[in-house]
Amino acid sequence: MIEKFDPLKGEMLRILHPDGRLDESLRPDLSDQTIQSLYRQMVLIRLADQKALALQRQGRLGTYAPVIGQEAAQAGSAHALQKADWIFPSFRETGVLYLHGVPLRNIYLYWMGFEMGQKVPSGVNVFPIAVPVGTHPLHAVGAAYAAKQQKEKICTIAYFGDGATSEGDFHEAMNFAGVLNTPTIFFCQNNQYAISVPRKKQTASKTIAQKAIAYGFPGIQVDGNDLLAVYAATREARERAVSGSGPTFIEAVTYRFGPHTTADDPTKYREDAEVEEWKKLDPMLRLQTYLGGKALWNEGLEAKWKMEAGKTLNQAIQEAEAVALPDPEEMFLYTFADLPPSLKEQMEDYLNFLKEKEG
Ligand SMILES: Cc1ncc(C[n+]2csc(CCOP(=O)(O)OP(=O)(O)O)c2C)c(N)n1
Repeated sequence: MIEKFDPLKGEMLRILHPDGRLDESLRPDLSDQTIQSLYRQMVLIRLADQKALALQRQGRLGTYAPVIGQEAAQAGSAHALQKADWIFPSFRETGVLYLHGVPLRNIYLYWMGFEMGQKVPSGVNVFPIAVPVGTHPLHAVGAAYAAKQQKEKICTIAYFGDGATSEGDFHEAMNFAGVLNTPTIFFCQNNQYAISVPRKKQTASKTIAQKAIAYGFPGIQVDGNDLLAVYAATREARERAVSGSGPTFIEAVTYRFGPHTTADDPTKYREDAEVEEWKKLDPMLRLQTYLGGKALWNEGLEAKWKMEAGKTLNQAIQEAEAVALPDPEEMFLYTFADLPPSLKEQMEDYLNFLKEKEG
């Protein structure tokens, strides 16, 4: 199916239309019950996001990168993976992290500034969040190459935004993946902006998906607000990966409803009218219409699921807030085996400053 949608011809995979109509001829192997349970997960992800924003505004959490609007791209792709697959996330992957097994407590801890938020339980195959834009596709390709050498039937998947595709590292990763035919999925959430830089200033290519063609492997553009299209494309990309057919590039066309991070004011660079147009394509709405038609969604169920999700999230926040603050010198300790003299001096100065402050 992937190669049937040619990005050079402007073809984009869409299965569940914005009006809730499902194209049965393209329907992936997902029952209505599974679609309902994925929708419930999306409800939780959206609420987790709202809670993070509220905590940030109350000074209980640091800077946060909201995921609102991108829930289908995240839930659809994460659901298509197996537990043994390795995820290489950027900083906007709350939904993916949660669905691949990172405890919510860790996700909140990370954004509260605790390094240990990134220490995931063993068996949860998720790499640390990469804040440097576009660096981690290289790691995903390296890990995929290692898996290939060891004949492990897994894939690796790198998540990144449209802006990351302008970084040199991204192109090196794509090149190595093509040459070494690695089991890698490049998953680009094209949310139309890299902070204030709009997609049209990011690249002169008509689509981002078509970049894969130059590297010798397929790229597909999917409606990133369509849970089913995202799932179907990622599932097939995974099959290609584990069967030895090599890498795939997926461009999930979506929109960031919120600010870039809590430190950003998007009204400075985009019009409200544009946001309102995209809100009509909210990934939750078409699922509500589709599931509603099958008696698997209504306002009452929505309220019940939100209440249950709220309890789960409050528990995670309580657990995160119960973690004791680390010793101040820890911020110097874990990068070098032997602290360089300049850092040693800084650490001593800092500890003396703290002592004087206390005394
Ligand atoms: C190498 C690097 N350059 C610049 C930044 C600052 N920065 C943080 S996020 C961001 C934009 C990323 O945009 P995109 O890749 O589209 O992802 P999105 O934030 O939209 O999810 C920039 C420039 C950074 N973190 N790393």
